[in-house]
Amino acid sequence: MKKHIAVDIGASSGRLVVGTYENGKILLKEFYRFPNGIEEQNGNYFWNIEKIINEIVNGLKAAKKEGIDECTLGIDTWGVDYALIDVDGNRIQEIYAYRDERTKTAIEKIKKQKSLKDIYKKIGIQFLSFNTLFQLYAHDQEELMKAHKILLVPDYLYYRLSGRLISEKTNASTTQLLNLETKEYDEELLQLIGVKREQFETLTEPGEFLGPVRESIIKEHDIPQCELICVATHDTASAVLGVPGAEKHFAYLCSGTWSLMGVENRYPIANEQSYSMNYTNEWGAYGTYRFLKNIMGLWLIQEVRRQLEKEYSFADLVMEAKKIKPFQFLIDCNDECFLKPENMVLEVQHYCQKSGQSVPQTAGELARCIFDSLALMYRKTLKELALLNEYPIHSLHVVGGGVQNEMLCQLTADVAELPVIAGPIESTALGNIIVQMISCGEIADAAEARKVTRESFPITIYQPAPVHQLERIVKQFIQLTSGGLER
Ligand code: ADP
Ligand code: LRH
Repeated sequence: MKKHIAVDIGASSGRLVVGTYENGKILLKEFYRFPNGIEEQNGNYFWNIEKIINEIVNGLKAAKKEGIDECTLGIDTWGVDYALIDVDGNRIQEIYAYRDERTKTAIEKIKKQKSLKDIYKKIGIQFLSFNTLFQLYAHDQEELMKAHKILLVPDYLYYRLSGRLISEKTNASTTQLLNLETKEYDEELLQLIGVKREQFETLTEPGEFLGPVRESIIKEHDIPQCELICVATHDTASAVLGVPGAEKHFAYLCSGTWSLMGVENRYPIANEQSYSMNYTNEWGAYGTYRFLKNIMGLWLIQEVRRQLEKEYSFADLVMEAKKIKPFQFLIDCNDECFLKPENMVLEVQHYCQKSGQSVPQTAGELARCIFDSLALMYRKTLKELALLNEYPIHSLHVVGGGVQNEMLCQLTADVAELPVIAGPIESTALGNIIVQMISCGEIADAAEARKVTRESFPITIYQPAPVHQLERIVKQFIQLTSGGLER
């Protein structure tokens, strides 16, 4: 029986999970977890990548203690962020975190040189100020020119463990630099940001074997013999592989720091309508596209929790929110002001005050405001997805850490008026391991993997209950989210 380890690092935490395929079922066991987060240095925001690498090695040491001597290994992380590597293979700079503010005006600036609609038509990726396209545009040009290679974060982690250089496709698509037609980095956009094709590696497909972890690392740290497999290194790509969808068209919500809501398609949709609604076509494993929207997600509650004087767990905040009357305070969760405010509590309060609503004061009121607004945003997004895809959506799969927020799952079912199928929580690590199992010949393909997932992991179904005055609340929310606020 083969052992497969997923290194899955999200914006708020990283974990190592071992997976095995036994008697037609996948078994997962998380054996190591560590916190992650962005760090400020002189007004800029970075990831502590050396700490992350140390934690991966510590996790692998723990694997050896668990009795794992040999395994395959895959790595996934959040998208868009990159390391610059010099000609000697050394990292040139700290890795900027996508919430760093240097990209704030980049879209406006690029727009003067090239029409955004034309960019969208050939790339098909939603405009987010932190996409790699805009980060590289805003990057110090001298530093950028010194870069022999530009590696996205998981590519960099593979490089550090093995010396192999890759540019994994699913994550590479989050750069907003891959051309849908040529299936390559787009020369015109590269020129626009002053980057050469050679600075990126050859594109690599999920599923490829990449060779072993360096012998020196194995010996120094006493970790298992690991054979690296290139997985779907964008965490969302892995998460969607781990969705147990049975229907031809299933909708999903990957619920973590971000809420990624969408469908899986065999073709990209990059037309006027998807452009004006700002939907993305991220590349998935095995020839799929994730047609989805980024919604600000549980970042909102993470940041409120960080600011509150009293210490609350996420479960405490859910309990507090349950005590509060619903739909008294609503925010447009996707307003730019929530991307990296100094103080999320004040930002939410300011938004409510400016839009003429009562202002949430207590932890419960703030949490209620966030959960109500997210549920309404999910409803709005599901309606848009059905419209843009021209097929109905009958249910919603929720995966990721947010599955543990049973109040939000029920609220989503109620507000969106459809059943919510919640689980598995660790769908990202699962998707990472699924690619390894397919490459090792244990599972045939993604469709069989979804069938096996359904048989391996419990799910909870939340049936919708009627919401008092839903029509009026939806109308109010649509008004709030269509105009934007005068600030
Ligand atoms: P990421 O991978 O993006 O770092 P996760 O998928 O691990 O995020 O999800 C983390 C989120 O899950 C937290 O921000 C929190 O909102 C939610 N969560 C975790 N545990 C609980 C819990 N016990 N109750 C409610 N929500 C929870
Ligand atoms: C989720 C995620 C998302 C990206 C964002 C940068 O972790 O990868 O898909 O848009 O982080």
